[in-house]
Amino acid sequence: MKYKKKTFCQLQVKLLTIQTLLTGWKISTSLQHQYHYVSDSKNWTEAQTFCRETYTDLATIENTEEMKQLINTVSSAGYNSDVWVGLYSKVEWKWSDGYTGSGAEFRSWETSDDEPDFVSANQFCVIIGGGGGWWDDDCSLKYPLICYRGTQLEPEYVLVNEAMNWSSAQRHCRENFIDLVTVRNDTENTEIQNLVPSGNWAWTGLSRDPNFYWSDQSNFSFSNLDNTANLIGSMRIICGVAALHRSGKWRFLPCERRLPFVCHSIPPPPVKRQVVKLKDEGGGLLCGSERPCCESWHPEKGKSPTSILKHFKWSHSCAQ
Ligand SMILES: [Ca+2]
Repeated sequence: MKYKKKTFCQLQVKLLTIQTLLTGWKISTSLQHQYHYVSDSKNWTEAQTFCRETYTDLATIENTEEMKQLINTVSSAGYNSDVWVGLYSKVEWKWSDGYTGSGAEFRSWETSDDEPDFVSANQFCVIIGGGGGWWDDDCSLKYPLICYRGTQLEPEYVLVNEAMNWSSAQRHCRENFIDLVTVRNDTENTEIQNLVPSGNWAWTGLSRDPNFYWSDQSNFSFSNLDNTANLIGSMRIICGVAALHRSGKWRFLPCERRLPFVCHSIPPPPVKRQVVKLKDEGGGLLCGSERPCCESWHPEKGKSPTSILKHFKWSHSCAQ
């Protein structure tokens, strides 16, 4: 039988046993964010600028492990109080009927109670009491409601003396009247407060965006919010701290407050070194770590190890 010798790179490979050895390719279970404590006191916006210039951004915290890591980072620097993190909340009150005309900014907060006080960072809807004061409160609580019929500019107020949560109250008003009530001045406020059942409160149409935001635009999913009050006053935005003296729990302070802060950086991905060995059916090593594969045999960039193998050329030649 005539035997035709083939050089390595002229070899017409019909069947290859492929052995792929991946070195240093492991699924990272390490933390996504690396934290950096900065002891200089800055307001939240200045801290954000510093973090963006020096690292990646003000700290985002996405799970319990990261929370522990942040606490360790700050504690080991010997600090044990409030630090700015990247968290914030928008205080944009809106009327249920969308009213934005004259008097839309009228408020009658119960200041003797420090309202709006955003207790437990979970009060996004507004009730009115019999004394005419307003409270921000948990939208899932059940109160009577005040709707209006007629028109937005010439409303007639209607008490619905049946306790329900804010969303149900809104639906009820929209289905049976026009909407939940909008309050634009003291005269209207007095008229409405007189409808509130004695010793109780009633839902108004005022509520706000219940979402929380991170400086780096990450989705807010993990929560570590404290159950304390967060005094909002007339602020349009409130900024988040981790309170080291309260197990790192989060609460909100005026963004102008000067505090130390925590930035994060994103560690570079683990080095993905790979050694590919190709063997022919007889087990002879065609190429590998000792003898580099021809260039056209190299995996395509960005492909996973599995898909890399599909992109080898089985039959080819290249210059030795
Ligand atoms: Ca409140």
